[in-house]
Amino acid sequence: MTADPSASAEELARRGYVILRGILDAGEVARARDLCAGYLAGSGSQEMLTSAFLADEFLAGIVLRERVVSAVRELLGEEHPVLYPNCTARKNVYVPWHVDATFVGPTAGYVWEPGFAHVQCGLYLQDNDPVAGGGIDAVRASHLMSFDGYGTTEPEFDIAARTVGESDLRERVDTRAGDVVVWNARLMHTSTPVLREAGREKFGVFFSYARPHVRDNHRFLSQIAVDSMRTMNGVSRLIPRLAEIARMRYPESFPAWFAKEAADAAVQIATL
Ligand SMILES: O=C(O)CCC(=O)C(=O)O
Repeated sequence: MTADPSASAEELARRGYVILRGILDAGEVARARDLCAGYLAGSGSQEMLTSAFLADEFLAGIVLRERVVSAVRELLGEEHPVLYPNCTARKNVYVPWHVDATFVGPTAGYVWEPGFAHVQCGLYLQDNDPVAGGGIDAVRASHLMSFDGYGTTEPEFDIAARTVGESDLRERVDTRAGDVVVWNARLMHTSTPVLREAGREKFGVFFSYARPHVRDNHRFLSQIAVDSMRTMNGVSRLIPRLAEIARMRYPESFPAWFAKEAADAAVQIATL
């Protein structure tokens, strides 16, 4: 059991997300914000390549912190969780209502099988403020709802956004700077809207864990490989972060200290 009952496996199963409080303290939040500001110095939305993220011991170490890994173990019901190489930090990313792309659509029926367990983790480096944003909103228990005919059609979020997204099921995920929100892969969520600019950048650190399952782990990674090339109006564009993840191999693509810490924590790293 985790110390906090609101971060239990039961709560994740019921609500679709839980919050791990205070994974970074105030000083560490300030340090992480400085690092992210340095790495993501351009304007607009930006995200780090996994290789750049892993090269920073402080940022990469967050993913393997004892409190994070033990919570993930409890939440997945799995002693040997699998970490994917999609670790990153992002600046000023705002996305509309969605279920994370690899878990919806005609190839994603397997995410409804009883043994499927995958959690996405977002550590936010500012409070989630109802006026200035800073984190995510979620539709409570939407991991139990299908937006894609249980993996048989393209997902449809517009109707859900207008209905459950405007209902009492919509919740502002009440994260404070340094908290991690852990959500079920099937949860429908959106960036908390900014009603008034706060004069600060929005930063978050993101990573995901799953149960070890050769087929599910491979499907997730191969979907990332497919998504790394987007074709619109006949023009193909490579998404560098996703293309890099598809090329990564364990252990050679990971810093030796990171591979060792993962092994010591009984965390397996999955690559294609
Ligand atoms: O950080 C955010 O505002 C949104 C993150 C998100 O929706 C995602 O990573 O899928």
